[in-house]
Amino acid sequence: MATNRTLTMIKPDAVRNGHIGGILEMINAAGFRIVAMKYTKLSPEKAGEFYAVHAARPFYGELVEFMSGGPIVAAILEKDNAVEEFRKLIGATNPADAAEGTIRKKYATSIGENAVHGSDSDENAAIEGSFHFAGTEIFA
Ligand code: RTP
Ligand code: MG
Repeated sequence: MATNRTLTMIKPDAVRNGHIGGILEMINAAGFRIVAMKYTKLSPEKAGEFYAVHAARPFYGELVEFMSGGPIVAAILEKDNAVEEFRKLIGATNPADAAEGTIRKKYATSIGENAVHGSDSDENAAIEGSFHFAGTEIFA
């Protein structure tokens, strides 16, 4: 499988609870290379744009409010089969269903406030990478 990239965000709950370091440790230990990273905060408009695919879902308003409610860490990660490997590392959306050893099992508090985002396809990884980073901010 080719080396490729995924986009992650350490979500406001995990930042607020002091888990940036712990989550980055797990990302490093799993063999991902960080090729871009920033500490930032999404406006409600930008959070809504990022999760626009969920606009019709009942939890959308809550999701936008949560994701714009505090700072986040956004990063582009590189590894063989990055998207699928990172989805495995973060675990199920609902931490109650997340496997032992996953980031969400360890750090998520609820299905809504679940500590991390991971892209769900190579196509979305590229779109989401460009959403957060200019080409000049990525160092392979
Ligand atoms: P993400 O996009 O953040 O990596 O999460 P995911 O793929 O595991 O889950 P997705 O279905 O894409 O949902 C996006 C985010 O919306 C919130 N959510 N809340 N209250 C609810 O029932 C509910 N369902 C989803 C979560 O923050 C989820 O990660
Ligand atoms: Mg998703």
